[in-house]
Amino acid sequence: MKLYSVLPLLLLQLLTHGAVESRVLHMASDSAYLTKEEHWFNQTLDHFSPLDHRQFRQRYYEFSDNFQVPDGPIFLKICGEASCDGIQNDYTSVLAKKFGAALVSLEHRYYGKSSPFNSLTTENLRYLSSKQALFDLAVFRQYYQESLNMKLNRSNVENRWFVFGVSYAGALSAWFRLKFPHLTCGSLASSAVVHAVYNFTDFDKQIGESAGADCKAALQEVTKLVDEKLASDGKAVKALFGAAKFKIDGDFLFFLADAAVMAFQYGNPDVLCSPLVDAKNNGLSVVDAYANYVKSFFLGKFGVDIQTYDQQYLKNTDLPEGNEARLWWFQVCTEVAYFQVAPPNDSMRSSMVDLRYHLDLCKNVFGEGIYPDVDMTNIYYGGTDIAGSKIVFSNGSQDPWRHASKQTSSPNMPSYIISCHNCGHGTDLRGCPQSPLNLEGDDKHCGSPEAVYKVREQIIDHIDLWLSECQATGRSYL
Ligand SMILES: *[C@@H]1O[C@H](CO)[C@@H](O)[C@H](O)[C@H]1NC(C)=O
Ligand SMILES: *[C@@H]1O[C@H](CO)[C@@H](O)[C@H](O)[C@H]1NC(C)=O
Ligand SMILES: *[C@@H]1O[C@H](CO)[C@@H](O)[C@H](O)[C@H]1NC(C)=O
Ligand SMILES: *[C@@H]1O[C@H](CO)[C@@H](O)[C@H](O)[C@H]1NC(C)=O
Ligand SMILES: CC(=O)N[C@H]1CO[C@H](CO)[C@@H](O)[C@@H]1O
Repeated sequence: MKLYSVLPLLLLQLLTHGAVESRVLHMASDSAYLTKEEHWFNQTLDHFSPLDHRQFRQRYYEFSDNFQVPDGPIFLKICGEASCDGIQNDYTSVLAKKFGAALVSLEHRYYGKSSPFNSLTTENLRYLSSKQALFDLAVFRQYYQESLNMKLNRSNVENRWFVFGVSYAGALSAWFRLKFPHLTCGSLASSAVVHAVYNFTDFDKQIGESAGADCKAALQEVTKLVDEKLASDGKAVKALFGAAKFKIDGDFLFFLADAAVMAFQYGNPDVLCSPLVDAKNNGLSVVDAYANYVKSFFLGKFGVDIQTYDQQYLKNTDLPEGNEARLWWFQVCTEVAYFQVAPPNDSMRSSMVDLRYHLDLCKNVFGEGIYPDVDMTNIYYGGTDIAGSKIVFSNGSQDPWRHASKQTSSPNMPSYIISCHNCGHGTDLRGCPQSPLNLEGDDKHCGSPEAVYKVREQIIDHIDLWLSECQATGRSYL
């Protein structure tokens, strides 16, 4: 074990495979960042052991151009299941300007350069969990506050903190406020997957709904034809999609299903559906049309690395780059599942993508006994019955992940839906519903930006209120 290792730079490695969010983060160009200047601090490896005092180096970023010295708020933008390469110029930067806030981001343990180990064996992954990650955030928050106080030559002063996150990091944002309410005035939990789901059939169902009748029928035809061809001439049909290397049929079928998902999750339904429906209406091959979408958009423009769907690749414990798929699968296979399985009826994906496929993957990739204890996770956090306060939840209407999020408002925890043809995952924090890669400031070609603006107004009101209440009670000033 090597605790202070610095891994090579992880550039443009795309997390694939049912992963909630990170590939989009990777697509951002350098100019999409407010800062990429790295800082480091020593983090505790195991927050739950009284005996183990090992530490590892954890990477973070700060951006204080908008900070109202000395009492402005501090916005903690939580990084999730990907390398965290800087602070992105997304909607949180607009909020930081508005509130005179400093922005800070901590890389999630194990991802990017914040890995405690060089080798990602199952044994070494034992400290990779959301519970450890939340504790990391709490320790970091204290560390940063103390450093700031030192810089400002003062002690025992607390700025007002607010946490933000999208997707899995959105869940961490909600859970941080739940578990450490004294450390943040509130939380924005965008497309936050707070509910661990074992048998996640609603995910596939949402794809059908987001697609609409014609596209849904075309996609189901693709699935049926591919299933048939797989039985007769597997090699040929895999080759058609550039997936000749795949040994496990389930991996190939999951890859095909996920390719369609991304169109809806990230607001580009027409890129997928228009050519597919055209092909069907004109008597052309829908399978060819789909293969073209997969190769040109999903693998091409979107930039997904096909091998990360291959269990052979996921088993590799010595991955200096592209290890995010293995890391995220470990979290899936131990804590949260979100198994995107075919529903028994009217499925979009092949019925071979079932619970068995996922459980076999967990076992094959990580070993005997690796199994997602979703009940434990939901007991620990409450799932959609989360007993938090001052958390804003937001969901995109077309996003399959919203069925693992909190979709109803409750006292002190408002929930908003952003509804439009293109509204997908984390839409509220990015510039443009159908171009999640366009960050802030370019909404010229956006469809339905009003749907986003409306929810942002609400978000601002909540942040404003909760920051002022934090100040008024004096709770956060020691
Ligand atoms: C972190 O730990 C290393 C190794 O013990 C030490 O050399 C370094 O000074 C520490 N860094 C900070 C910021 O405390
Ligand atoms: C820091 O504060 C102390 C106590 O108020 C003061 O004596 C000292 O001069 C200050 N130092 C600096 C560098 O401002
Ligand atoms: C998974 O959910 C579907 C419907 O939502 C249900 O029909 C099926 O029995 C469930 N499977 C298991 C193993 O619970
Ligand atoms: C299966 O799906 C079809 C089409 O949506 C629907 O008409 C039928 O009622 C469903 N059957 C069951 C058992 O849910
Ligand atoms: C489809 C769905 O469940 N949408 C929900 C999203 O959140 C809003 C606000 O709580 C609900 O009103 C919607 O029903």
